[in-house]
Amino acid sequence: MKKNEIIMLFFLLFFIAPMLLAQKKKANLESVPNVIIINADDLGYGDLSCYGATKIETPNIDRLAADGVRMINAHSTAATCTPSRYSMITGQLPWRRNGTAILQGDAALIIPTDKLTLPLLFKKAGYSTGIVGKWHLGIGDSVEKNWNEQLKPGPNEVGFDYSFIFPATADRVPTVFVENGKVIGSEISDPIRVNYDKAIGIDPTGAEHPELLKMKASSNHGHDGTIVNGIGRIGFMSGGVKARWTDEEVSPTFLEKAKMFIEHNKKQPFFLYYAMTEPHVPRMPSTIFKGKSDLGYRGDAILQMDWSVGELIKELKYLGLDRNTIIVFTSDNGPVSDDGYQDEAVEKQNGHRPAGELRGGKYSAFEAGTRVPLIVNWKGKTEQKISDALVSQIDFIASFNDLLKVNLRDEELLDGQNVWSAFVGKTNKGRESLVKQGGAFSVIKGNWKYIKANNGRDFLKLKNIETGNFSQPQLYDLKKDPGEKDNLASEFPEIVKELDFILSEKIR
Ligand code: NG6
Ligand code: CA
Repeated sequence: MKKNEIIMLFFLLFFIAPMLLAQKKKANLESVPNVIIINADDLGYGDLSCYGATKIETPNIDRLAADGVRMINAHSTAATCTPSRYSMITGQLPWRRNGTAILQGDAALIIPTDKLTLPLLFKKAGYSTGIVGKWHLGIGDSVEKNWNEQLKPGPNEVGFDYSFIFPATADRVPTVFVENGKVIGSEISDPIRVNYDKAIGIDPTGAEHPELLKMKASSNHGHDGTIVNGIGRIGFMSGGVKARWTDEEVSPTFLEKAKMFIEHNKKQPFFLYYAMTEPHVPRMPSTIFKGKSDLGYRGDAILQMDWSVGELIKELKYLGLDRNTIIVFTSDNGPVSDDGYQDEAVEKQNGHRPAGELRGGKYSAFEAGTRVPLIVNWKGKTEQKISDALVSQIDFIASFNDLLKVNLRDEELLDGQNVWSAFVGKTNKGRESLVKQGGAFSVIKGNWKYIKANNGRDFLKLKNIETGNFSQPQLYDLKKDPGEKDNLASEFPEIVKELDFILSEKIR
């Protein structure tokens, strides 16, 4: 080779090629869609008008559904928040790890910081990642922590570039927002302390001063800790008076932060996990939504949630991003009317059926515990259809990777399966089978649903929910009997055996 040619080759290799590659990467990134996963909290299978509700209208979410894939056989892995969210973010069944039951507000982080997570998958694909809303997966290394200092590890250490969260649930202290590990409005002169064992500080508690409550607890336990904004919470907190949120402002604050995240990232692909707090207790919608439904604050909170989804979509349109953004709307677990506050959700039910035709509710192994609304909307790309493909939120990592094409090792996919074609409506075939837990373990395969024998309580009296626990195996034909009334276990012992085997493989 001549000297000139060598120089030319050198130039090509070290200057032109990387430039071309970078340009290609940029072009690729510009054409890949943004992804927003909206996760409602305790929203039931029958709570949206597109899923059959007649006493409440949810037009914005209905439009998403009409224009996309409305899944009617989609599931979370557990009937409460923490385990459900744990699976969605890690792709792993929650019972494979200890300590994944409902966490208190001071719990340590339970998501491993050295494993693949849903946000990390997007990060690996070049996305900017953010979470806005309810976290409920722990924060920091231990229960004891200094709430006035940087809190970590948390969402930012498991793959989110940006986080604006509250730590646990709206009914658990500390009632503060945490942005990238810092409590908003915290002051060294008024340190925040949290305790779940004994009362601390000078704030009145619901137990001692029920007369100070603007919304009373519906039972004598659970919500009688520190009173913040006239609402008794689970646990005790002191200090951080300026950092405490106002309940009516929580949802609009999340909406604003979600919009800001989108605006900041409009020029690059982003993944936003928008974890809404509605209609979880304490239901205290913004003042403009109070009384808007005829169903009490629970219904009002659902209207507020739907409105917020509409506002988010407006923002996408305004920024010209609506065509290139996949929106997934779902809920973490089933519905409950009385979850510990007297908010008239029971008295003003007015014929509304939060679980639709399903049996049970939040906390339950019956379908209403874990069968959730799930809508996938990608303008012009998803089919417009109703799909009965069997899918789980645990499949998000494996399925989104069909789109993102990150090189993953098989073992990183853990319990998830790639059901992307079902999510975008190209096929009605999802998983062969699926396991989940709501007290008792259960399995779905085809039309069959099996609930493993369990000696726990069969009825939660205060919450008025059937748990699905029964000392004998239960087997239902969900196609013929979606309300799980007719136990066919003794008629089909071989099916019980087959489904029990599938389960045993997953709970080892
Ligand atoms: C329960 C609370 C309930 C709710 C739930 C967690 C009482 C009586 N009940 O202990 O109000 O906070 O925990 O819900 O205190 S979840 O959706 O976050 O899993
Ligand atoms: Ca929940």
